[in-house]
Amino acid sequence: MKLFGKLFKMSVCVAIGASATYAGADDGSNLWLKPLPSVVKTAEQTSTAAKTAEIIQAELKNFTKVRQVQIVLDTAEAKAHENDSFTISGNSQKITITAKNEIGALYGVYHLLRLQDTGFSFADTFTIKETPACKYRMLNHWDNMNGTIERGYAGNSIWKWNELPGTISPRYEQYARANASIGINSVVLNNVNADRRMLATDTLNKVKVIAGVLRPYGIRVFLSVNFSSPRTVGGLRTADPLDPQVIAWWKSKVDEIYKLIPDFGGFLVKANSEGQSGPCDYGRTHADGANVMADALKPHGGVVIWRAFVYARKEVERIQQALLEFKALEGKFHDNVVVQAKNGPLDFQPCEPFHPLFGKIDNIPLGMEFQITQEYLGQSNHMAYLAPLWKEVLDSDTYQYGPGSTVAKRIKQASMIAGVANIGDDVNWCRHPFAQANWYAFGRLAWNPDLKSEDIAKEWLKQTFSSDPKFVDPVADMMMSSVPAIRNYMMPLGLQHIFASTLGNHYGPGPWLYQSVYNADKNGVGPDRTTSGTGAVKQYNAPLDEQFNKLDTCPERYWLWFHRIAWTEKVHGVTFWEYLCSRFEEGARTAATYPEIWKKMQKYVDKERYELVLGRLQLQAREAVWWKDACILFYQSCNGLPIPNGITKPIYDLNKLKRVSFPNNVHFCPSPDSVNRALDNALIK
Ligand code: BDP
Repeated sequence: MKLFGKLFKMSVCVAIGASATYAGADDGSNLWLKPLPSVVKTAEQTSTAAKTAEIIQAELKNFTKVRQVQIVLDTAEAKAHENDSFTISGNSQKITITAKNEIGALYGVYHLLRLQDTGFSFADTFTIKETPACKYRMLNHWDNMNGTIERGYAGNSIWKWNELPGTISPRYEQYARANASIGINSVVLNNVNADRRMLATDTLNKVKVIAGVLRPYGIRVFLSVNFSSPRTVGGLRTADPLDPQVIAWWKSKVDEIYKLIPDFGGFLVKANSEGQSGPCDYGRTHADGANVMADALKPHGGVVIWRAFVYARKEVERIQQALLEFKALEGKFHDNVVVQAKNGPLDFQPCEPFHPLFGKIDNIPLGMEFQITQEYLGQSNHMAYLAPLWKEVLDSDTYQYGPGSTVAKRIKQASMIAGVANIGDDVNWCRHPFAQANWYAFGRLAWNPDLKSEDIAKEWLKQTFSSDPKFVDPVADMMMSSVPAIRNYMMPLGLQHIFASTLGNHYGPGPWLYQSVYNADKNGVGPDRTTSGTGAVKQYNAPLDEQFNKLDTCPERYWLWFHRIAWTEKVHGVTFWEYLCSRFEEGARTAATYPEIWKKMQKYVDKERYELVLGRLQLQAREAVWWKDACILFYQSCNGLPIPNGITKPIYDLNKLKRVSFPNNVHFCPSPDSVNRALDNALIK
């Protein structure tokens, strides 16, 4: 084996130096990484590969376990690697990272650092081979050009359009580094509710600068585009995708983009959805709309990611519409189109069954859209570790081709998995220190959906805070319990969309606002989606359809997703009303333990993050009681039943809770102070 290949200079003898430790305060800006030892900047003209090589060298200074690390790129073995994959082999004397190209080697270096920082023993000879499951491991930013972020809860956008192209924020590179360290290689810069100015030439010149910073980290830039751009940007009289002028316009716009950004990834499109224009405005199909862009992108190697989040029809219930729409279009999309579906058929609720598209469509590549930003999970005030929620979906068996047809397998075929980013310009990027874990976990699962949530949590904790098992074990347990707890205190047993959403911000309970949809009354609660109701169960393959259709075989977490349940129905030996109340209680009790668990962790955590987390966990515990009281009191006002034994007496007044409100704003998470004040005012006096 030829040891020193193309990058032989990168066979670095690593100086044994001091590794970074927490010195009192930590603002969280380094995320799970150690600060990057300074890089000697090469001249502007240097190739991307040379810049990546420089980054590799700098990063390796943080590796102190083994004196010699070498990178091998041009042997037959290296060439046999797929893009992005790598092998790390070695022992306590020498480590070799083999990859096809510099980006694969960079991923190998980050993996090596992760091994070091999570306590891997380098004593024995070892070989590790890693290959990503998906080609596109993507973050979707819902960032607007005016700096706001739709559903962003950590400040404003990191993209500073007003400063670009002249001023390049150092955070662009830090962001690229964080993504590369977890294998994220694709980034959509702007909101799916896309600003038409995004495709204007002066904006594209700014995008070019961002793409240049991200490129050495293996990241390709994509843009969300507005379907009516041929009209609004191009000045045409129509955006009809079959119009020859429109076809020509997309082609010339795409050619312009690739002149500026030769590795441009492609377009993400939200069309005919929530007021956005689309091909249906012209009597055309989603396939017609996607194909006109796909054809323009194809010669350059770009792709179209077309969202399946459509629900404009009035005659069918919302959650069934996407399948009806897209089933009719099988085989009609060109081969560089991926249809991207949210994990569930409604909208990123705390608990949804997997989207039926994943089990019913044969002939359209389907990508996954998860939501990393916690729109419906306490925003940046609650700790919600999302990996278990995502895993539940990825591991779901759709039975499409018999048992074992998991959603993860489906995603691997389309080779695309996206997450709506939770990143803003806050110093610590995500506001809640534990929200960083979701960015981290998303990247790790996009690379390998078979990883275990708990292992990812521990990896993240060790790199971010401390490797001491007395810290890692209880805090990982707390993280693992967080989504089940939130489901319980907010929307147990498959309840959905009972947020104060008419206020726009999706924050806090508002079950009284949804009476037309879920219609809690004196008899029961929940929508009937069985074969005697809307029939949504039929969108799942056997045996799931039958299972979901009957309450006694339906998984408990989907009871109120599929069933209307009488308050008096007997479940687990009690009435449904008693059981539902016990779920809210359980959630609130679990949340109440979080501040206490965290207080025991003080000695492992720097003061700054310790206090920030403690304050947030105290608020979460308080809000869990808010949710529990609001929901129990409201449903009690429907059914007139007594609050069951064993349920903590409500401390809030229902009428006062109905008046709690925060600004109607999609760019905003209420501050802990404002929530505390609102709740103080709602106490039973
Ligand atoms: C909903 C959000 C809305 C998004 C929409 C989407 O409330 O802000 O624009 O999804 O995904 O969850 O397009």
